[in-house]
Amino acid sequence: MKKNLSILLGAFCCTLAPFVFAEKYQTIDLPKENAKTLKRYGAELYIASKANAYPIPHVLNRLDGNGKIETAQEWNNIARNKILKFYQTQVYGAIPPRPKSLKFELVESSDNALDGKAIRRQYKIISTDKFGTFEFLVLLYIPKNIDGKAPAFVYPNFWGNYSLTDEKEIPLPDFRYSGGKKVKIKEKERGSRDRLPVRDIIARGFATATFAYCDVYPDLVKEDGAKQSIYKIFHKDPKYPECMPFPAWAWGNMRVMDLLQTQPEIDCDKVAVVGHSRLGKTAIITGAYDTRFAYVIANNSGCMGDALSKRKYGENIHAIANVTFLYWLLPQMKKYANNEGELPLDQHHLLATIAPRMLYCASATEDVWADPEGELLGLMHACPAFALFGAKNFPTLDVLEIEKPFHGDVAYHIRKGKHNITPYDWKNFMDYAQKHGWNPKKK
Ligand code: GTR
Repeated sequence: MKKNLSILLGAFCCTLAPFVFAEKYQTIDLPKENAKTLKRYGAELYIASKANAYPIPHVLNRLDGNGKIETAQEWNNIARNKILKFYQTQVYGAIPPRPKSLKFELVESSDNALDGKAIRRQYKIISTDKFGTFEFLVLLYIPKNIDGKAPAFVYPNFWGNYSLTDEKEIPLPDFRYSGGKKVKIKEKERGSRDRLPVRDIIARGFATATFAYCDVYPDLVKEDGAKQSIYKIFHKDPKYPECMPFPAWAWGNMRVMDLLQTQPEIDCDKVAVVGHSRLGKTAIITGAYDTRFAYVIANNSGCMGDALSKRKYGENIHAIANVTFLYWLLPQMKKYANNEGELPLDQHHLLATIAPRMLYCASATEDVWADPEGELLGLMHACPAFALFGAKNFPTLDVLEIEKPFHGDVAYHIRKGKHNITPYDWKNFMDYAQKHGWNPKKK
């Protein structure tokens, strides 16, 4: 009742007095969409009054039930490892190792890229292990307008490197995957996506490196991805569930970090991993397991990303594990489908493993499938772990105010619009970085 009242009040404020009251995102019922989604997912996905279904375990509770973690040292030595082990054995699978041999072959470069503002380097990352060799391409832009080393953003992309920049030197692959099918790539797609605003990033003195996530593990609806993935150099016959996709994509980010460590212009103490949606989930996993990343950015990462499963609003474990992406999660996760109360921990635990490094979670108002409020709650419930390291400036539910970013010790914003990663999101990711001392000196 109270909630309904506040929704009505919110609607009144937004329509009649937009200049007096700030607009705030609210979780609401989405009735009509339900009939179809209910049939498909067999659950009531968008009933606001049923959200926050289960209590959220305090992130500092010891997982063996014996009291609380009290210090940063106990967190690092005990809690963190247990959380990482849970996610590796019960949720996503294990990240493949660094290959026995790793080579970086420069295949193309220019000192005069992006209208003379950047250095462009395209590398082939060549990994060799027991069962062969595997290659994937990385596109790297480094700013020319700074003194000293550049912080960098690692961004795995969906369509391919060619889609993010209009530069003709980026090769056009024959095809890309879309919904599990091969789609022929057309010249007109070159630079057609603004998901990585390379010119804005370079102008602010940051570098960026990007690669196509399907080059590392094709995201196929069946389980055929494993056979064409990085796992084939580690296993004779890679198959589900030993060879899982999220760990493979995280592995790709880690190899790009290895590459950056060979680049004299990059400040490797200031490297961020950024991902949108399923790659937002991947960014969290990458940062959780690889502490070389000083900054993790999860954009619209939703269910099994930053959103709490126990909240039960929007996409849920059942939808992923039984309906849409059966190969994304380990089969063990099925027992929590429509049974989230039994989960011993939730996504705030995984976010907490990033402490005390920088963490940004971002939502979008129309991305109800990802549950914006649940994403913010995931971040908020992770904060006590950051507090163990002395952080204090944390978000509350008030930061659901639309396009009023919160840049404290951790960061959050909710943008108007759809499920996407936009120049607005990037501007804020860079603002928060700058606030935390990522200040490349302009020449
Ligand atoms: C959706 C999936 C989400 C999210 C998204 C994406 O279909 O249900 O969890 O990962 O795909 O990656 O675009």
